[in-house]
Amino acid sequence: MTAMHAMPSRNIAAVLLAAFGFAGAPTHRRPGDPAAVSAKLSEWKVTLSEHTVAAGTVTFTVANVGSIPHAFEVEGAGIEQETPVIQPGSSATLTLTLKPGTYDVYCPVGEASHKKLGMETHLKVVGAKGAGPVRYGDSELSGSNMSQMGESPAMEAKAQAVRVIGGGPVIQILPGSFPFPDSAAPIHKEFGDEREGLESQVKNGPYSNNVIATSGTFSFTAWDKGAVRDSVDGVAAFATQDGARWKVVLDRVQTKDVPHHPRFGGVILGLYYHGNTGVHTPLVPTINSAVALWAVGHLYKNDALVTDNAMVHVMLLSRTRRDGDFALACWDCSKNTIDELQLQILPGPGEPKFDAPGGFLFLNWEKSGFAKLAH
Ligand SMILES: [Cu+2]
Repeated sequence: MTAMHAMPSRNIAAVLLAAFGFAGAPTHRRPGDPAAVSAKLSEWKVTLSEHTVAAGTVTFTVANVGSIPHAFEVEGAGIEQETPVIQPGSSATLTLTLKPGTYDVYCPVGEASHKKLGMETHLKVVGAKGAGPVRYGDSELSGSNMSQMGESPAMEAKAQAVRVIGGGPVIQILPGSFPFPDSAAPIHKEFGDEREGLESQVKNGPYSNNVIATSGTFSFTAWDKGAVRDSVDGVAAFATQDGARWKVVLDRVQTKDVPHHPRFGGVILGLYYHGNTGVHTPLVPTINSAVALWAVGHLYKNDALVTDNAMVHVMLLSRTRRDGDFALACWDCSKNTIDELQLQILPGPGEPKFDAPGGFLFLNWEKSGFAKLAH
């Protein structure tokens, strides 16, 4: 931060602190009384009853009102404390002594995957009433400035892009049984209404060892710019088992819910999910992805338009299939090299199934590469 920027920030912070002083402390309590904050955890958000509290003892009562296990962590001003994992329908409390500053409050479950899906908020702790002037260090000042100025500047700063190029053997995945049904079974109950669909896909679905070698090209660029401004640009062209030539042109990022991927939105860079995480379908092994997205695309077969509303799922993930027969080789594949590029194409809502085995198109580029781009 330059001195030119520092002065206005400091003034804004001072004005805001003064405003709190005139209006009374955000929580009405005597010095030494503990503050109480209630928190609710669900897929995929963390909500707090208060976003600003006075410094001192703060007791968080945390309820998991979602359908999968979560936890609650408070991090900032030199502390990092969390509850144990809280089962759906249960609660936990966490009592902390907090100094003035801005704290990151999030769900630590799933190696940051829950946090990346949206389970993150902030808590501002201000000097207790009557405790005298609060001295902010530079880092705390910039933190409070960002949260007070709204999320946009922070989102801009985090905008990232990734370029992915498919390479290596190209395989078409045909319908078949999922090779780890016993591992996936306990996860299905977390999917409520979607459970039945998942169970039928275990017997005969797109996550199978039934693959054939084919050929094709696929490259794309995806931009992660925050909830509704993500974008994607790319083309895949490939042949299927019957010799047909297909092409899909990615048009825009899909941000609505899609089956077995509740509350999925936009481009997500770096996510640990699927399999045993309870995040998205458990009929993909547990993986780490460099980039994942759902998009709407234009699909052509033998140069004729099939649909302008194809639902396209793209994921560059840690390797799930072995060399040779390309069978799924691991239930937990999250530590493998990230070089497997998946392309799944489904008909748009209300559209007929494709003229392909199982009515879907599912291709992998087995040795793919990616690069983060400067924006
Ligand atoms: Cu969580």
